[in-house]
Amino acid sequence: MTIIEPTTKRGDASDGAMVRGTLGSIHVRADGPAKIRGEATYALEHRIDGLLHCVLVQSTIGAGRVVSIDRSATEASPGVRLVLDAFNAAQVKWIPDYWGNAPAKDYDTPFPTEITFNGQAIAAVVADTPEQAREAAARLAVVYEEAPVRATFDAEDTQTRPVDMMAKDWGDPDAALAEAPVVVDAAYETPREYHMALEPHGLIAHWEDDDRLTLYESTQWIDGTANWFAQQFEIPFENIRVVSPYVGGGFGSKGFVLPHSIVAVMAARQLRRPVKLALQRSQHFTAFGARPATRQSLKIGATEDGRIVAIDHQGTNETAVDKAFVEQLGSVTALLYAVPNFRSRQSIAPVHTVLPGAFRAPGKTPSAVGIECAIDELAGKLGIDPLELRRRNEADHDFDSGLPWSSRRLMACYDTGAAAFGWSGRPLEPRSMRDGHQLIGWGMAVGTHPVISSPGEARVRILSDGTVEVLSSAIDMGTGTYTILAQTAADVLGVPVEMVDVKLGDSTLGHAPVAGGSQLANLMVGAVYKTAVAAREELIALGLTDPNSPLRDQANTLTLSEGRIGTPRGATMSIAQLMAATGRSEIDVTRDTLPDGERPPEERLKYFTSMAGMEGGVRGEVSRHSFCAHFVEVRVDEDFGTVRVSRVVTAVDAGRLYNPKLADSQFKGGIIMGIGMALLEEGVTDPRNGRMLNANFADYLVATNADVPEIDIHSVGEPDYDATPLGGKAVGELAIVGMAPAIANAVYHATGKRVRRLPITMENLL
Ligand code: MCN
Ligand code: MOS
Repeated sequence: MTIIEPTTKRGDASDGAMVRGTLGSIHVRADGPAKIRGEATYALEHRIDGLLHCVLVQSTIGAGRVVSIDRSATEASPGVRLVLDAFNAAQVKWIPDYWGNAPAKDYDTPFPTEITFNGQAIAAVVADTPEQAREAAARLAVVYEEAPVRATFDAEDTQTRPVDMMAKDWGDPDAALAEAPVVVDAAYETPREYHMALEPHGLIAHWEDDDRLTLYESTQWIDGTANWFAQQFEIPFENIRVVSPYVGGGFGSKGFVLPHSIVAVMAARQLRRPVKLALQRSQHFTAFGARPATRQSLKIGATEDGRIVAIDHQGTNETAVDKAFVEQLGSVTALLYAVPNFRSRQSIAPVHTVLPGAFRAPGKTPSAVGIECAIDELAGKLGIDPLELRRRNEADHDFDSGLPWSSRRLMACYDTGAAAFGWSGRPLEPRSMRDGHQLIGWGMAVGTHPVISSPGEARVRILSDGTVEVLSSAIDMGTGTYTILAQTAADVLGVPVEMVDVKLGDSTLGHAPVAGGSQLANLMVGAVYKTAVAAREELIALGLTDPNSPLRDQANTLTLSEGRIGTPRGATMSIAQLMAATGRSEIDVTRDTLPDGERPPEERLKYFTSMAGMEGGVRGEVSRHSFCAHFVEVRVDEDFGTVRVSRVVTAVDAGRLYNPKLADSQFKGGIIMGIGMALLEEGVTDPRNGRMLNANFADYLVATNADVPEIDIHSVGEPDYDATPLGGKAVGELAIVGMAPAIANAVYHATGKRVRRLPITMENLL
């Protein structure tokens, strides 16, 4: 990745406590060696004596009712310890969700008899081995009463419900559109998409006694999970330990407690034995939801010289019949361009599906498909280069909130990306570049993601040997949390990164909010920074004031560098020597970034176990967002209609990058998922019974190495201290946004054919 040095610096970390610039430079992954040596233990790999195995049984109808279940053959199967279904399972308490919405019922079994989607959990079987459990589960005799299924929102008579809180309005879009000399009016569709993290969902639930639970679970949110189970199983929060030091990907699917986990925890309590439940791959498509299918229609009005005068946007996403999930389809639409007149409306369409969930840049990703394809269509209609059209409509402030940007270097993304790609050589006309049988097309699109912030907490220990420990329940799902927190502490304490040991993913280590919304890096480097500064002050005070300190009265301050403490030109000693001389075994400091003031423990906990403290893009008087511009080349085989992405150049403005190597792989991951979205991924459902037809890796295609060209990323961000304390903006979800429309636009440029429904397959190109 290329880092473009910013021409202007926007201030500096206020107290100048960073000793050296380790943060911001490349460091290899701190967790890398453990993973390579096989020493990184994932949730399902923990070895526990007496472990039993649980499988989830799912409904095979899409709507109706479970009339009866005959458990006898299952219960008589070898190795079976417990069979749970709607008719024999105890009721558990249902609690408000993470936003505080009350549950439908206070107590219920985890297996409702009313079926609202194909794949709903109807029973669970626990046995000595996974094979025995699976075999026995197949013997359950379930009698259903089927009802008509509405599997998707494709039917003409699909009912939709408006989501009023998503409505956005300013100016008078109807009048502006009526008068606009050029109008684009187009509709776009995206299919159901699935997370497909490599590490399967699963957990081991181990009740040490009836009110003490240890949970090994692959989760993006340790404290949220612990608090959920504490409330649901009515035990104190302190009595639950959630362990998840390594997470093999989540992409949003491991943020919240899911139904299968509740079943396993319940079975383990009843059996008084540790129970493991690992979802099978096929169940990753059906036991919890991913990105719902979406539809958007856009009208953009513009002047002849390409000034946007109005945007009218309508979006709908599928949701479950009994619960609303809103894929926020106007989220990017409102932010990219200077638009004086604007309207956005959102609806949801309840269908017989599992409740959809957050999937990498929820809302933003499909939102960008709508607006960024429509802008390309507008450019075509106007005969203006799509990059030039975007430049003419650059938003100098956030038109949605009316606030200034904390920083927005999208124009720098355009300059740098276009230059690296060679965009200026692009012919305006589609179908004007070819290489033998291959039509070549160049397309571009923009992405954006808000900077989201929640409070964080960290514990920093300076040990007697001079090494440093950073402790937090925050998680690392391959993102780089371990590494950037080591870098932060190393900088503040003036020790080499190798002397910092970061321990994450355990609820006994201190609190952290969800690793979602691309917020964790910014909030945790902030929390570790604050805590390390406090630990450093304590260390310096020890050096200056301890009666046995050799540095006592040497100076009025001491500095820390390369693991040594001392005066700039005088005596220095290693931290270990100072600790030994003063007889201190450790310095142990915990700090959080909650607004100052004493508060009772329950109130503090709320910030780490719910959305209570989460702030979106707009905070105070600024609007905080990351931006990127993707430039893509595709090659389309004229005879077969196959599409290959042959070049990708992406320029990003994510503020200061804490570790360019890790951020680079975050951006690449998003871009690769964008390739999948544009060309491959699509969940297909049987309209007769709502069953998913391609619930496996052979039929649900994700991008593989063969689908991915060299990806060239340029960072043009500059430290943005109005966005976050250490100047970074959102990274993890940024680059998936805008990637699929960039490909769709390139395919149009190659072929002259506009495909408005993803994925773009050879069928819809020929
Ligand atoms: N980073 C950086 N400079 C910044 C911000 C971040 O160098 N200014 C780097 C750091 O290495 C950091 C990583 O980017 O660890 C991601 O930081 P951030 O954007 O804060 O994202 P989170 O840590 O909150 O991770 C969650 C985010 C989300 S919401 C999804 S979805 C997603 C994503 O991360 N899921 C992922 N990236 C993923 N990457 C992997 N490998 N697996 C997933 O499941
Ligand atoms: Mo990411 S979908 O916000 O976990």
